[in-house]
Amino acid sequence: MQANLFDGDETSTHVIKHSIGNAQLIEFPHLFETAEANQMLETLIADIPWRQESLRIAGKVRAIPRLQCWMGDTGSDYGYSGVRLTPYPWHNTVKVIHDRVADSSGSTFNSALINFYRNGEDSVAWHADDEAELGDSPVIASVSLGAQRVFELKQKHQLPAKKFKLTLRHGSLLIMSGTMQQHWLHQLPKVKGLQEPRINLTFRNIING
Ligand SMILES: O=C(O)CCC(=O)C(=O)O
Ligand SMILES: [Mn+2]
Repeated sequence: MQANLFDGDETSTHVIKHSIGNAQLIEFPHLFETAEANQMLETLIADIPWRQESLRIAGKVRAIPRLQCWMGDTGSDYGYSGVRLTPYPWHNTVKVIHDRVADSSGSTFNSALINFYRNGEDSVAWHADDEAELGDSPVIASVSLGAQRVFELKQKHQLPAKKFKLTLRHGSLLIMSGTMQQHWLHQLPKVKGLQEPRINLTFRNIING
């Protein structure tokens, strides 16, 4: 009996629901088993047409600290900070990941923003995925491959702001939904000395793309 319970925890259907205030976070820690996730990581690092994007901050052009690729159905164009991105067509492995995510989440997605964190120097700063194209209460499904990194959340409007953190493991899926993007910010901080790469795929649905 004990052995069965333990085995159950290691399957792709094991779900953890984190209730944080008025927002919902659902984690599938083992969406992909290790061997499959290893293969996906290796394939995506080699095959994806990674781009170095820049942002203009206070008049200065700065390279963002990660590589990216925007992928999806034709027409699911995406805009931020005055940049208009046209998606690359789906890569086979990304499509396989999408289909598994769709099965687990019950939602389909017409695009994915794929981030490549080459080592612990790469990061993403506090933000919410609250662009108009995503709608009011978007479902964002975030798959992690490679190095475990800490994902932090903090409330936008509350003082003092509540904080929450969780470790995103190799082969996991995290679903952010409900009013998460309206009320919370998230970030992936740098990690000193970390050499191992990580890829994160955030599946999104662009409305009126
Ligand atoms: O890498 C992550 O886990 C988060 C990425 C993210 O928040 C984004 O691309 O909007
Ligand atoms: Mn985000």
